[in-house]
Amino acid sequence: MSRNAGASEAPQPPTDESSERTPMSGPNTNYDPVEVAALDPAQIDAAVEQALAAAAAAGSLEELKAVRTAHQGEKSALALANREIAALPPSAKAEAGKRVGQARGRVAQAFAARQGELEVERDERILVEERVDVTVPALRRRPGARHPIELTAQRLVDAFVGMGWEVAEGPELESEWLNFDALNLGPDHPARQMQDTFFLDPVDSGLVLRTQTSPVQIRTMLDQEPPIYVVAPGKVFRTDDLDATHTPVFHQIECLAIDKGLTMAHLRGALDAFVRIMFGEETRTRVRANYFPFTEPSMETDFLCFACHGAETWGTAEQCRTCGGSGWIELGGSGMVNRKVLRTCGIDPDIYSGFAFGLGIERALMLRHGVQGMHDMVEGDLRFSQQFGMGA
Ligand code: FA5
Repeated sequence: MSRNAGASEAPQPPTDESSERTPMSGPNTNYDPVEVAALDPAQIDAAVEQALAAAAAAGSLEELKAVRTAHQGEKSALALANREIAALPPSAKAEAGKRVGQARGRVAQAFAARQGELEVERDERILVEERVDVTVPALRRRPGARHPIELTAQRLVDAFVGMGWEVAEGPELESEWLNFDALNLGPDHPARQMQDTFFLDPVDSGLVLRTQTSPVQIRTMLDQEPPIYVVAPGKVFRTDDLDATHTPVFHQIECLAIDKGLTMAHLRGALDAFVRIMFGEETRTRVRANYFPFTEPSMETDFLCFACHGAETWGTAEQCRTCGGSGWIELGGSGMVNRKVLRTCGIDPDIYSGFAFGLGIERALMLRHGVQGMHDMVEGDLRFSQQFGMGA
């Protein structure tokens, strides 16, 4: 059959699959738009009614958006009817176009009106829900505060670093040998008793919670060649009960100097520098004989009472409450490093000498700030840190 065969016959409706599912008009001069289902006025009215009902029922802008596609989108009944118009004979187009156009206009208007209403509702809701009461007091975040113990240790360390000393550190879990033996505390020394020291299970593990910062001296001397000038702050542990002047966990700060020609005069100078940083320019130190196995000679260091400035008020009506009237306050232990300890660390005591001193930071702070009991020091109450003006 030629391509033009049947060209003179009356035009037929399209026969593709979609046209079978949905009645479509063909270029038929006898075509009546009423017979095309999509253009049936009753169907169009029904589509409009459904669209108006759906728009009215939408309770939110999201719901409206969802139903709008079904009634105004490309696959909606009215969009389909609109497409049908193109295929109508010219005589039928105007009437069908008017009917469909009016229907689409009503739907569009209804959706726009509902959208307007829902936007007003949303804005009113936001104004209520997100209302900011500017009269409500602001949430005040209290700044944290570094603990006075930490700040004091830092201040002392900074001052010694400023004089050229280095910071040394050691572990809190320490070997018994470094905590005791190397410091010349023999097996029978009282400090090694179970009632003073936290030993680790099993007891023959050779490990303890360090009872002093002095093992950092040994670690440093084993690790470095003289000259050595180090300051070592840290936490230490003893089996003391918590009372007004004792706590089982406290802080010490240790200073060690090893060099050629160091004497007790240098030790006194370092101690004076130390107490001036801690208690002010006017103070000074005095030393008394004492015993520590790792220093020889050993001394207890006192410093001039910062409250009464050394006035001997003992037994008088004005007896100083800070020093008890003696005019002096005990600071901590000190001494020239024992030759035996130097030798243990491989340092020749005929070439080098050295001094060391150590003190408890809590006790020094209690004195400095008139804190009545150790409990305040250790309980971690933020108000305690803040009352020294050391907050944030
Ligand atoms: C020592 O611990 C020596 N290592 C100090 C030393 C270093 C001497 C270098 C010589 C050379 P002592 O046991 O005295 O010494 O303790 C030092 C300080 O720790 C005391 O003066 C005291 O201020 C503080 N201290 C001791 N026990 C406690 C405790 N349970 N609670 C709070 N502070 C304490």
